Amino acid sequence: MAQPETSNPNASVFALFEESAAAHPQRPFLIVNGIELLTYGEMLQQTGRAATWLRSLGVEVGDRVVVQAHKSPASVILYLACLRAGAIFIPLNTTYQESELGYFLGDAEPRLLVASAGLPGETVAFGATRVLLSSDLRAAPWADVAEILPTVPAVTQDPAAILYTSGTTGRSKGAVLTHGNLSSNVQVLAKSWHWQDNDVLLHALPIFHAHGLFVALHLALFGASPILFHDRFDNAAVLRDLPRATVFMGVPTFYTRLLSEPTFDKELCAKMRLFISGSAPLLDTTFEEFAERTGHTILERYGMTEALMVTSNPYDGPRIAGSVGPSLPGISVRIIADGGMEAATGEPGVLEMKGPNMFSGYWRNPEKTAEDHTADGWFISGDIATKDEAGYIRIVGRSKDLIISGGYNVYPKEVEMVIDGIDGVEESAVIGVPHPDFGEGVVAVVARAPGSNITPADIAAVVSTELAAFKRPKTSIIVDELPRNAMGKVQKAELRNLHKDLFAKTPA
Ligand code: MLC
Ligand code: AMP
Repeated sequence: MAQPETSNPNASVFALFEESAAAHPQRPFLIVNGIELLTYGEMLQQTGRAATWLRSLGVEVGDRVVVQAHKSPASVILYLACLRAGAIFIPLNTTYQESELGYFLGDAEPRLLVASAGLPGETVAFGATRVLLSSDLRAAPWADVAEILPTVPAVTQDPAAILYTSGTTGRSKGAVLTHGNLSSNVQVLAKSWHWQDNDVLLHALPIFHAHGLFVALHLALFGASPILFHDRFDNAAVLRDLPRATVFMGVPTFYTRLLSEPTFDKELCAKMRLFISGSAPLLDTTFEEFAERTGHTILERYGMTEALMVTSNPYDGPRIAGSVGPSLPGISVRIIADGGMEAATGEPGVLEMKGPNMFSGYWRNPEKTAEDHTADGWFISGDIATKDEAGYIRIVGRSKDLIISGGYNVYPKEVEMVIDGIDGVEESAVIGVPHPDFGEGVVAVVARAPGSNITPADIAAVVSTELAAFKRPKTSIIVDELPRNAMGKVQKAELRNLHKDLFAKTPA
């Protein structure tokens, strides 16, 4: 395909997209329910008008724009307009509750908050400008703006977005991603995955996380490829559009859900070139069943919010079940074993990484940034990995206390802090156990306070207002006390083992 010039001295990631779009202005950009809503040429116009509108609200280069909005053509244009105008885009999960949003707004100090009506962003206390965004592009607040703002040039280190990611202490940190991070990663992925001039992407991921925003959306923009745009993952809708697509990206839950459909077969995938999985471990059984049913081997890759995409199974070489492949070109990984030395082949250790993909640090948090890097500048991922002779990485565990449910990260500490604040609770331990649909399901083991009659329903009532739906325990188990070791530390491994079959019979 006609790849855009990569020697462009303007490192703005939007400038890359602009170049591709300008070469193919008539190509469809977003296709919704079979209707071509916008061409690439119209995308350029809309983003230019939306960027002018941002300026009219006082959003200048380097200002933060926080967005809690439904996935829609309008929210895609808003994102691209922020890149174009040099503003820093901060997307938030649409299921975050008001109590969770308050923290992000205080930390990010945005100039502008954009929310969809009906989401907590509409009502959360906020002192600066707030705008409601309709999902209908024709009703966009920039619809009547005539002036097209030229793309603001950016250098590699300029921040483009901040993505909040929770931590083991229960406090979220904003990972600052630069224009250089985003443009280097999309270019390396387009090359590694052999992006084609005639590719059509089926996009069903949320766009408030790295996977849907920086991997899926960016690759299509870089290639000026049509996007079959779904506002959420829905089996029936995906099956309808698959025969028109060539590339699909998803978390493992997408693949297990597709496999649960008896009509999902080779014929539906006849045009498909590539299925990609990431954000959580893909089970060998899913990989194998998928290959049997469709004739396609899912290409699994590994990444993180702070690092974007780091490793990938090869496009041409063997794609190995249970492995996330070697590091991508230009990105270095190493595995540090217990003693602090690099691990031998096959020996597990903490995965560390370095490269142009790496975020510039946590927003206004140099201490945490320093804590998560080694003295010689490697980022400490907290994932436990092994490497084989061919350089293929396997993620075999985590040193961080983290649950990944349906591709969303849940930090037990954050959930425990909410539960521990409930009257009648002595303490709690939140764990992840195997779940047939979400990979891991969140479970709270709650020790009642002496004399308390607290029930799982009491816990559910509180978490339903304090925590986003995906973080809420699917089950709470009330006990008299939590198991502890001789040092007094709660034995989460024992709890995970005790409750490992809790969801075994839950239908997918
Ligand atoms: C929804 N629910 C979840 C959940 N998603 N619970 C646990 N884990 C999840 N992931 C809740 C719903 O609120 C609902 O609760 C109940 O579970 C059933 O909902 P559903 O209708 O079945 O869920 P659905 O809307 O279909 O969403 C499931 C999903 C979605 C898998 C489609 O979670 C999703 O799109 N996940 C993708 C996450 C993602 O993009 N991650 C990338 C992170 S970036 P109730 O109480 O109402 O019954 C990253 C870097 C990298 O990690 O490497 O990519
Ligand atoms: P996030 O902070 O949401 O970006 O999540 C990043 C984490 O997701 C990583 O640190 C891993 O633990 C996990 N992850 C991403 N991709 C994979 C994968 N292919 N296999 C296993 N874990 C993964």
